[in-house]
Amino acid sequence: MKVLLCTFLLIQSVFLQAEDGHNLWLRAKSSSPVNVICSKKSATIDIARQELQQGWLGKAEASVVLTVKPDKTIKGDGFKLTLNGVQANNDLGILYGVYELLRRQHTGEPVKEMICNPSYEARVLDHWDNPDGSIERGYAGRSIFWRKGENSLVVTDNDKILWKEYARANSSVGINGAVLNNVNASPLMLSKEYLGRVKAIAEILRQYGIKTYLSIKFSSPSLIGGLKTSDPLSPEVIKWWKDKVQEIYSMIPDFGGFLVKASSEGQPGPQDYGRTHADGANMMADALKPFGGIVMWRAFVYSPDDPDRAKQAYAEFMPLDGQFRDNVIIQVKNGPVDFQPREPFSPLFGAMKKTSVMPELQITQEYLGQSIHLVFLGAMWEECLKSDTYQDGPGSTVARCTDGSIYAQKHTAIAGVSNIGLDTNWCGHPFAQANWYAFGRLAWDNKLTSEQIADEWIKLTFYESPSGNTGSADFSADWTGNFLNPVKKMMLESREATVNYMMPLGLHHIFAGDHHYGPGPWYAPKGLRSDWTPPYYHKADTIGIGFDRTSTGSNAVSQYHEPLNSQFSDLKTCPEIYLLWFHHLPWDYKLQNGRTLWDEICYHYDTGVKQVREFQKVWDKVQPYVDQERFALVQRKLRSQSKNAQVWKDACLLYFQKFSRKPIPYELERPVNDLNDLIKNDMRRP
Ligand code: GCV
Repeated sequence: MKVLLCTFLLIQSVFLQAEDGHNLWLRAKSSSPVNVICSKKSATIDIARQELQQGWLGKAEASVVLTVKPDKTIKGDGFKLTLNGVQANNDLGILYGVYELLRRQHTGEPVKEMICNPSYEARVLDHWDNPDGSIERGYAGRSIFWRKGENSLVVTDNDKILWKEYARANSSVGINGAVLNNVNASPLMLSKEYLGRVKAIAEILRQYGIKTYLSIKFSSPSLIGGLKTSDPLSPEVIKWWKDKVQEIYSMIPDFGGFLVKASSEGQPGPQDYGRTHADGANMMADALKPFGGIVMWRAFVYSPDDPDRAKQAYAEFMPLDGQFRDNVIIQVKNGPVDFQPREPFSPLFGAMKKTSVMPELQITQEYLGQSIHLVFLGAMWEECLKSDTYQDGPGSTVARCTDGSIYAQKHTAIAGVSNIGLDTNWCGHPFAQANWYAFGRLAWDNKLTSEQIADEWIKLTFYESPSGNTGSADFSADWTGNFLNPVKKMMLESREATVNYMMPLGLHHIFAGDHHYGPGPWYAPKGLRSDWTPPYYHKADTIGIGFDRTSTGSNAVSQYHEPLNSQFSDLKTCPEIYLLWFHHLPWDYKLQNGRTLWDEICYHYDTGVKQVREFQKVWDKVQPYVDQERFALVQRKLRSQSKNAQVWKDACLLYFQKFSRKPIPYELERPVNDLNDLIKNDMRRP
C-alpha cells in the first residue's frame, strides 16, 4: 500500500504544471468571474481591474467596488478593505488593496473590514546595476535595465515586457521605488542618453506606482559637467546640480530622487573638498526640494586607519544630527559593519533624533551563500526591526525609530539591495524569491512576523489547487502537513543554520577574499587594508578569540543606549549570539550551558552542517508536491550548500584549532577536508 501511495505521489509530481519560477508568487491561477465596479479610469485602476479578473477566487459573479475617496484614517497609499471592495485616497491605494484582497483569497486568510497603512512612505529596491549590465553582488544573471554593446540604450519590446513584470511583482508586495543603478555610480547615468532610458523605464514602472531613483556620483559636475570642482558649496556646482535636477524632472515628473554613496570606499564625496556629509546632502536636497524629491544619503563609511570599523558611521554622523534638510534621509545598513550573517543593529538607529533615518537591508545574499544557499532572510530582518534601541525608553525598536512612530520625520523610507537579474526565475535560487517577497511585505508592514511571511510565500509560490476554482484556496491537511509545515520550518531555521556553519556566537566577516562566499579566517594578503581581512575581526590568538568592543577594547558598546551598553559589556548579560562581537574571550571560557567556548564553537559549526543535511531530507521528502523543475534545482543547490557547510566547518575549526590547541569534542563528526587544501583552493562559488 505504502509503495503504491509513493508511486502515485511521485507520478503526481511529474504531472504538476511545469514551472520555471518566472511567475514568482503571482502564478496564474484559475479564477471565478467577477464584476468590478469603479467610476474612475486610469492606467493603475485598469491594472487593479485586470488583476481582479485574473485572480478572483471569491464567489462567482460577485461585485467588487473600488472607491477612490479621501479618508483621514487612510494614510498615503494605504487602503481600506470593505466587505464588498476597496477604498483608498488614490489609485495606487486601490491597486494595493486589490493585491491584499487577492492575497487573502489565495492564502486562505479571511477577508474582513480593515485599514492597511504602510509602515514606510518610500519602500525602495536598490539595484547595484552597472551601465554595462553587470551587477555588483548580483548572482542571478545580468541587469534587467542595462546592457553593454551597440544599441544598448534602445528600448525593445522585450525590455518593456520584463520591466512590466518586474513592476507588477514589486507592486503586489507594496514596493514603490526602484534605484536603477549601483551606488558605486557611473557618472554616465546622468547623461542625456542614459536619462532617456531611465525615462522609458519610469513610464512602465509608474503605472504600478513605482518611482524611479538614481544613484549619483558625487564628482559628476567635474566628470561630465566640465567644471573644475565638485565642491558642494561652490555656486557653479550648486547650479550644475539644479540644472541637472530640472532636466531630469522635465523628463520624469515623478522622479523620486538620489541615492548617494559619498566619501565611502574610495567614492568621491564632500570630504574631498573639506566639507561635511551634511554640506553635500543638503546641496542636493535643495536642488530636489522644489520637485518633491528626496536624497537617500548613505552612512556606510569607514576608514582603514580606525581600529574598529563598527564604530565609524556613528562617530561620523552623530555630530551632524540636526544639520540635514528635511528631504534628506540617512540610509543606515542594519548592522554596524556590513550585512553579515548576524550583527547587532547599527547604533545609529534611534540615536539620530533630529534627522530622518532609514534602514538598508540586503536582499542579495552577498554574505549568506549568494544564490546557492537556501537562507530565508525574513528572520534576520525581523530580528533587526524588532531590536529595542531604548533610545526613547523601552519599546523604541529599530522599526519604530525609523517609521515615524517616535520621531517626527518628514519622510520615512526603507531600502533593500535587490537580488534580481535576467535569470528566468529572477533570483537564481527559487527560495531567494522569498527574500524579495519578504522585503516588500516588511517594508509595507514592519510588524509582520517572518513566520507569517514564509507561510504566505509558500502558499502563493507552490500551491497547486487540485480542484480548480473553489471560492477560495483550499489547503488540504495532506498538503499542509506534508509540504507547507516542513518547508516553512526549514525556511525559518535556515538563517540560524547559516550563522551556525559560517559565523556563530558573534563571529563576523571571516570570508576569503572579496568574493565573500567561502571561509577564509586566515585570509590576510600582504599589503591589503587590515579592515578587509578576517583576522581584524576574529582576533584569534592562543589566548582566545573575539573582538573586544567593551571599555577595555574599542568601547563600541558606548554607542548603545543603556541598558544595552551595560548588557553587552557584562558577560553575564551579553546575549550569546553577540558574544564574540563584543568580547575577546579565552578558549576555555565557560558558557552558560557549561561548555567551554572552544567546544561551543565546535558544536555550532557541527550543528549548522547537520541542519543543512536535514534540509536535504525535508526537500527530498516533499518531491511529490513540487514540479520537477523547481524540485531538481533546489535539490541540486541544497547539495552544494551541504558541501559548502562542511567546508565552512572544517576550515574554521581546523584554522582556529591552531590557536586553541584543543581537540574537537570527540562526539562530533570529524573534519573531512584538509586545511591546506582549503587555503589553497579559497572556496569560490561552485
Ligand atoms: C556597492 C560592501 C560590498 C560592496 C558594496 C558596499 C556598499 O562593501 O562588498 O560591493 O558596494 O558594501 O554597500 O557600498
